[in-house]
Amino acid sequence: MNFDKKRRARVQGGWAAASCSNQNRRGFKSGDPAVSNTWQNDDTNRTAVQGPSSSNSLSRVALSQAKSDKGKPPMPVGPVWMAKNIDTPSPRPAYVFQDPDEEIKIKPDDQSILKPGVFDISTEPSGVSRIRFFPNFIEPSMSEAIYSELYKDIPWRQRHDIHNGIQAMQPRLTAWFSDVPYTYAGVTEPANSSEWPPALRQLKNQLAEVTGVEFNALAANLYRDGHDSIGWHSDDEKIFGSTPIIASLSFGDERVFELRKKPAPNEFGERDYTYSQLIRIPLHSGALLIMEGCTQSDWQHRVPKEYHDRGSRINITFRVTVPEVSR
Ligand SMILES: O=C(O)CCC(=O)C(=O)O
Repeated sequence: MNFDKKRRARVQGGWAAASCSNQNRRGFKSGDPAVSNTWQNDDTNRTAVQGPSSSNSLSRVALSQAKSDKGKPPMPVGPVWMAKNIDTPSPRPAYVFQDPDEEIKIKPDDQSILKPGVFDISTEPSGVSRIRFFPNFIEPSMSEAIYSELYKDIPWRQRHDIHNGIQAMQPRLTAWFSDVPYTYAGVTEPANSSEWPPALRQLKNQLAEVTGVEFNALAANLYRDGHDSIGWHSDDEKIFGSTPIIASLSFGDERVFELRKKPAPNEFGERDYTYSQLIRIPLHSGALLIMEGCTQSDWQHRVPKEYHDRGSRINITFRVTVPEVSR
């Protein structure tokens, strides 16, 4: 191989960089042309040395430096910028707008219904979900008397139900009045053809007068204190038809009734309620709440546990069973 050619290549190209980094490891070697294209360290100032033509003068400087530093370890040459033109801007990254793969989800603010009225809480292709709220449907002295009668006359029982495959005692007492049995969450409330207690018959007639609906079934709940509750559910069993109408009457201590909108299910049929609309309705003694339209198919409801003192409360949900489906 021609030695001169090889030497030039070492000065101008990648070999120079490779050997320079070697020098940094093993120390400066005087007269080595591989030190060109470096920052040289002289007495006056730092100067960029360009190309092989200056290799001799560099060697001299480096040599004199090496002499004057006698006894000291040799000064390494660096930092190294070889084979890199710092005046040439590197290509800019391209910022290209791309639609995000996932939609941005925002949870709507929680809402409260505090005043009497009719509230269309959602309108979907399936239809309207409607709440009618009458906080003072029954006056306080009357509702207190009704509470005492219902507490005494209803055959309250604590039943087991099943949630997520786990059977547990229900955190409340219940009763069911209807000619047909009612099965939900793994529990069956048997048909109860006995005469309804007078207070329940009277309330049923009162509701028929104001709503025009002949309710023929009712579920009763007794929440003994604030630790009793009913979890998220919909009363969407077939026996109530496709758009159930449910009239809920409350007696005793106030509890908060909550509704949350059902999101569309994913491909496995699961629903993520993280971003669901939530509506709270405080129900005090004597309040009437009516759920109708698509409220059972498009929403869930519950009465959550509370962590401060609550007295007992009775809730009666009057319903209409659809005979053909239920038998
Ligand atoms: O206690 C309430 O207000 C609600 C009762 C209820 O959701 C039910 O019986 O299905």
